Amino acid sequence: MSGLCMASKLLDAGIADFTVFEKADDIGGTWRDNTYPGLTCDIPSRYYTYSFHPNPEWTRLNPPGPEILTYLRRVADERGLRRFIRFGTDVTCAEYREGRWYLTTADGEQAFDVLVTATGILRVPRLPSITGLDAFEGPVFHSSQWDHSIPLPDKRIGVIGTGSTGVQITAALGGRVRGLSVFQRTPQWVCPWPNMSYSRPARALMRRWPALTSPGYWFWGWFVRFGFGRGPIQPGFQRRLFSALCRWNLRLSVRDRELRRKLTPKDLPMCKRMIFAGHYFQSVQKPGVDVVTELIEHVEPRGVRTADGALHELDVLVLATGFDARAYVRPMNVIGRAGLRLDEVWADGPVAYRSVAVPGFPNMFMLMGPHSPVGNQSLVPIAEDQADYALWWIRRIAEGEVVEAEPTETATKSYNEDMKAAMPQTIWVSGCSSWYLGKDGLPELFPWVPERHAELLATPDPRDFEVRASQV
Ligand code: N01
Repeated sequence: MSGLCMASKLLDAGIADFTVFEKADDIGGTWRDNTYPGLTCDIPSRYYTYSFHPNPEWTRLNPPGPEILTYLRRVADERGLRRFIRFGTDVTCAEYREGRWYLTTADGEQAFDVLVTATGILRVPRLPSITGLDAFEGPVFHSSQWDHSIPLPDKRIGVIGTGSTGVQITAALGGRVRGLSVFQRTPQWVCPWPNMSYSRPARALMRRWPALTSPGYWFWGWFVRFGFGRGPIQPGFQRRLFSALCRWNLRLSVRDRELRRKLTPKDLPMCKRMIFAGHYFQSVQKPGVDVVTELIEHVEPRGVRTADGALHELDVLVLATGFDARAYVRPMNVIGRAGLRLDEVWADGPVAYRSVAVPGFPNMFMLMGPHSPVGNQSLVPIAEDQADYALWWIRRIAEGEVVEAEPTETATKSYNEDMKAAMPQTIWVSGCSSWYLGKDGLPELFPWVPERHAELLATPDPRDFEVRASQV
């Protein structure tokens, strides 16, 4: 999604001398790799759309995963982006030397003036270290590597994990398979969210006049920024409202006290990523669905053995256990000025200047870099703001005005100190464990309202950069 955004913006700016490297054989990133049952984005579809490429075709308020992939493919086709993409090409190393970035692929080395990374966030599956996983007789796969060759209705399926992914899988499969055991280590708050449809006539009108999609873009943008955008980062009305919705949802949806007790989190709503789902609690109460809260002891050939000694017999085991959120551009080996390795710079955790650049790595810009506001904003406008920021520098480099630019250590340090100081008021530090938290126990997120991120990137401040200008 970010790479296509950058490519579109470069073309719109009249810059066509660029190459996009894609490891896979098709576009789509997250929405190509994740194909699990129930896959849906928790951001309203109108606001999960590039501002420069409206989509009249969304069928629902929240977009089903396959529709997002279709949209991204259409953007790539309609904007002629595919001819710039080298598919099936894994960049293993990016090294800055003699004023250029040298990218290594299986085809050799190629030099570029600017490097933009658009490698996503939740891309590297986190596999649990559970004893005996290899010994399980049936298929075992991570949620992002769904095995569609297995017919599900006659199977007993185990789902490990109850994050956004596990909840969506459970909501989709509950009552539709022979048995479903949901292994819940920590209960999650679930915000009720009716995923309404856009009617055929409405879609036909928007197809005829794409400008009719604009009010939806602005309304849902406002809704996300002023609701979900503020709730986690500051006390106030939004936090109270989402908390109440989550608590009411559980109370009204689950009448059985014992089950409700099992499903009641100890942490505060929104401390972990808040889950938006319409049917999760209904699904776990369907016949054949079992919420297992005993800790997993080990896996054996016929199923999962829990700490109470029970064997949960299964045919298929799904690992909805999340992703390594700290990978960012890695495992690509990124080497900056004078042999400086990004791995070393990030040894204590990823840091960046305003989420987009790192001292010592000139002419490198990141999309979805460290501390992007991914916990309280739609990823599409984040990518657009970051791509615009990169483009500001790229134009100057292309025009010969700037030869080399990198953020200063001082500006980066001061920005990161400000962020750390703002973290304590966020709900993310209120005492839960989540993929948001870094090595130092602080969230690797943006602790302010999403508009601030947009403002920080809207007007690049060259005083925060070491700039080598052209001699001419
Ligand atoms: O991953 P997660 P996810 N034994 O890390 C459990 C986005 N997303 O793929 O909480 C047992 O949130 C772990 O338990 P615990 C969204 O940003 C969005 O679900 O650590 N359990 C947890 O329950 C989201 O936040 C959408 O105790 C183990 C689960 O696995 C992010 O992706 C849809 C375990 C991991 O939850 C990640 O979501 C899907 C073990 N050894 C994803 N190890 C939408 O747009 C881990 N767990 C709706």
